[in-house]
Order: sequence, then C-alpha cells, then structure tokens
Amino acid sequence: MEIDDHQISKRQGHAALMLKSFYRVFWIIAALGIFCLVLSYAFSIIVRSVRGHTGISVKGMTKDIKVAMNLFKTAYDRYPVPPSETQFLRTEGVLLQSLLGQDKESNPRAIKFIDLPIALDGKHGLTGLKEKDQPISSTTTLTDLWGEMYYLLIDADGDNRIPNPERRPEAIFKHRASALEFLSSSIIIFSSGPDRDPKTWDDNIGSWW
Ligand SMILES: [Ca+2]
Ligand SMILES: [Ca+2]
Repeated sequence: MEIDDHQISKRQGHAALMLKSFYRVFWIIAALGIFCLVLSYAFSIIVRSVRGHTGISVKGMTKDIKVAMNLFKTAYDRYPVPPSETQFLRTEGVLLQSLLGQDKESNPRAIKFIDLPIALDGKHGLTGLKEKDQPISSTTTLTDLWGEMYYLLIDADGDNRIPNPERRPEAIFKHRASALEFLSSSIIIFSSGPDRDPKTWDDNIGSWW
C-alpha cells in the first residue's frame, strides 16, 4: 500500500501532538513532585520546631525544680523529703507542698520556692487547681507536657554524685550512646517524655543534658 504525502504529514502531525502531550504530562508530574518535596520539607521544619519548643519548656521546668530544691536546702539545711539516689521521687505530696510553702511541718517559714502554672487538661503544671496560688490538695501533682509527674533523684550519701539512671539494666535506648556511670550533681530531674515511659531514654528529657 502506498502512502502519499498527505498521510505522511498527517502522521507527523500526530507524532508531534503526542510528543507535546507527553512533555506536558512530564512537566505536570515534575511540578507536582517538586511541590510535594517542598511541602514535606516545610512540614518537617514545623515538626522540628514544635518538638524543640516542647523540649525546651520541659527542660526549663526540670531546671526550675532543681533550683527550688537547692533553695530549700539552703534555707533549711535539708531537703523537703528524705533524699534517695536509687528510688525515684515524684513531684507530688510533701515535696510539692513544701516547695510551694504549703507544708508547715517541712517548711515552717512558708517560703514559696517555686512559681508553677496550673495544668491544662492535666498537663504541664499543677493538676486539679482552678486558680493560681490556690492551696494544693493531697492529690495535686506537678505534671510534664504529657501528663506524667517528673522523676527526681537526690544525692543521699553526700558525695555530690548520683548513679546515672540511664545505666540501669532496664534502660532502653535506640539511638543514644552509653552514658556516664555517675552524674556529678546533688539533684537530677527528668521527664519520661512523649511516650510517658521512664525506661525509654531516647525521648526522656533530663536536667543534666
Ligand atoms: Ca551519692
Ligand atoms: Ca521515655
């Protein structure tokens, strides 16, 4: 079968149109790909920023508690509760009431050593309170951003060092390297992090880092 000039030019026209369509689709896909990359990069920056902010506010609280405990020690030459460098103390009960100047036995001069926010939905502050400076009850706790009380260890034998809880047999790591056996400090405080598990150290937030 013979193909005349008209048919050839018609086929060439089809080929050119197909090529044009192909390029158009290619550029649409490429543009979509670039858009998705930019979007995911922007999202990762926002997530990092939010995580950084929460980390800072929890770390700030661990340091504030530590300062308050040291101020208490300076004022009374003892801590509000018996020190322990093996059993975790929590931000509740006499420890909390004493730091807030609300336990007459432990803190007879009623000195307020720390100013704490009221928790929102049980998180990041004093739980069960409606107003700031309201007397706390026996069930009030001081929680981190994820609703868990903080963990404290206090030097009990006066050598100004505390066995590092990161070295306990139950400690779980995925990314972090092994830590020092002892921490040179009289008090350490940490949050169990977003997973609310004190044994998992990748997300825990400590006063000593
Ligand atoms: Ca010690
Ligand atoms: Ca954890």
